[in-house]
Amino acid sequence: MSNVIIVEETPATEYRTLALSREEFIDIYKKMLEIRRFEERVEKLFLVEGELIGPCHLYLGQEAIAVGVMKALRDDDIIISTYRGHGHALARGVPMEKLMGELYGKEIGTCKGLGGSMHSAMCVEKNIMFATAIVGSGIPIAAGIGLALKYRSSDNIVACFFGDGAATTGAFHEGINIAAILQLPVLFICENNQYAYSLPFTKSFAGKNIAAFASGYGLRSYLVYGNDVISVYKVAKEAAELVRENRSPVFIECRTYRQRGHGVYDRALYRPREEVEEWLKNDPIMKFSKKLIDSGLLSQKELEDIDLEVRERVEKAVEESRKAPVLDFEELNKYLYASR
Ligand SMILES: Cc1ncc(C[n+]2csc(CCOP(=O)(O)OP(=O)(O)O)c2C)c(N)n1
Ligand SMILES: [Mg+2]
Repeated sequence: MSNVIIVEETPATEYRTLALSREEFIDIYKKMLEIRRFEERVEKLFLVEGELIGPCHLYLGQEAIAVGVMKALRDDDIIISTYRGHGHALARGVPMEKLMGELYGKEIGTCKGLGGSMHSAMCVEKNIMFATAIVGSGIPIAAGIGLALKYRSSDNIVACFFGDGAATTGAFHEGINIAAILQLPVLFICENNQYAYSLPFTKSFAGKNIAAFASGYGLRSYLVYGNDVISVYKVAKEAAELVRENRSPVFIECRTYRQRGHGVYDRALYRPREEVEEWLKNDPIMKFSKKLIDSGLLSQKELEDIDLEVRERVEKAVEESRKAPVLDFEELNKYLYASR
């Protein structure tokens, strides 16, 4: 536990000392807002308009993690996502209409409409190789990709996202152990959003933090406040550089909060109201926008203009997805591994 490097919130007073341009700050804000507005719209399409159906897990409240980590990576680095992957995809630059199209089951979707929300983050053109509903399954797969990169003497790394619940699976321990033994270039990012379904992290996990587990396997491990995009970015940048240079794994646990239920239909009534209120007061986008204003980097008006622009783009993605065709039935065979 003592080996875990703890990183707290970054104050607004530090913003102008960072090696980030004003444009980069704007881009970070835009990306977080894209995720927020996209998902709020998706939630309405499920629950109010009834236009979307099927399983769907929202990323609301966790935006700072996807955006902070992606900014620290190179575009040709490999990403392993999960069923809660809309945020990873948008932060990586997957076009909104491709992601929305997948939710609508249309051919323009990231998986040609065959995957739905749980697989929608998978986008090979953006090097997002995997997004599955099997909790923890991405961890050994990330180790495998890390091994492939090592064989090819590549200088790319793998960034593997997973939740706090995944840390209680065997795959977590096997995957991290093998990554440590074989010295594989994997950056592990645990998004500890306090819950695995309805089970609070404090009841599923014996230790006080997950980062200490990874540290036990010899990995350099960080515990960062995951509702602060700049802190996540700083940690991820340092960690990604270490993975790239040393060709060895590093672990980051981000503390955050799942603002909604496990899936879109879960009202999450099992959570104490005070807990929810406390985390909502620390909303990552609210926090960041306040700091952007306090540091004089952006005005309230500029933030509002960005919001309008993002909302328009979300609406355009919905319109395009509605109009788009579904995959031709005859095409289905093309996407099977084995056909007669
Ligand atoms: C191996 C496996 N066990 C159980 C499940 C059922 N399940 C789906 S999501 C989930 C909770 C996962 O929580 P966490 O890893 O914290 O991710 P989060 O949903 O909070 O992002 C569980 C238990 C599953 N999909 N796969
Ligand atoms: Mg969780």
